[in-house]
Amino acid sequence: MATLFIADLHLCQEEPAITAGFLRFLAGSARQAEALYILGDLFEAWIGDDDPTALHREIAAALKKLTDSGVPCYFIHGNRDFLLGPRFARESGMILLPESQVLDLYGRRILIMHGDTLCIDDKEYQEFRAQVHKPWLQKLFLALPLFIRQRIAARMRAGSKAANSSKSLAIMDVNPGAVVAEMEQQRVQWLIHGHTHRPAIHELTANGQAAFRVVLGAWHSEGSMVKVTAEDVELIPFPL
Ligand code: LP5
Ligand code: MN
Repeated sequence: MATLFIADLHLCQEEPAITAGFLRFLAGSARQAEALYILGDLFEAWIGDDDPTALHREIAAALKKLTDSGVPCYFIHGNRDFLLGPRFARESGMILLPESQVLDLYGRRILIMHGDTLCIDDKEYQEFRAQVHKPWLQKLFLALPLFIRQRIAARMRAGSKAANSSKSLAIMDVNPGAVVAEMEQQRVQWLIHGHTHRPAIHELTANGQAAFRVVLGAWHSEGSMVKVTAEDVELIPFPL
């Protein structure tokens, strides 16, 4: 049996090939799995569960088919879809998890998260994150008419693109000290995350022993998943 992890699909109407690839994945590999974990940024931008975009309904229906078939699906929010809420979770059958979680899989303790919280050198982003994670601000935002929310999200995306163009790659990557601190606090030798779009398995030392940080790739020209079995942890790219 295998447990699958994916992240950073950034689904949107402008990228139908990625959506098609995800629908194939849900009806194929995911059906054979024991469970599916989506570690954030499933959507390019999420401005509320009441957004009537056809793509969202299509994805909810496909996820529901998977969960109804007996494969549980868990979701951790990303920095693009942190507003995904209980209504979409109900429609899709997904179970919403807190921002980090330790799993015990086939005897291996594995910490999972989106990965943005590890990018602590990106002070501007962490400040932005702290603001948009304030419950009162989210409540206020979600009460705005949809077209205003769309405009604000577009402004934020443009602001983010502009800010990123002048940030170094190192600043936008995880901070090694933050990784070790998290892994030692949770007493794990395995961490799986996304966000940085730099797929790799990094070996490091945590808790005085060998430890592994597995980074999921974004779905652009190909898909990316991590497959955990009793024997192995594999990072697998696959055609869409
Ligand atoms: O997302 P990406 O890959 O471009 O960059 C991220 C960080 N950026 C973000 C911002 C998101 O892209 C915005 C998504 C909005 C969708 C949901 C809207 C819900 C609104 C809810 C309000 C309560 O996450 C980026 C990191 C990068 O990852 C790497 O880690 O660097 O961080 C930033 O770009 C932050 C900037 O440094 C500072 C913020 C600029 C935003 C300007 C806001 C203007 C809004 C005006 C609205 C009235
Ligand atoms: Mn992200």
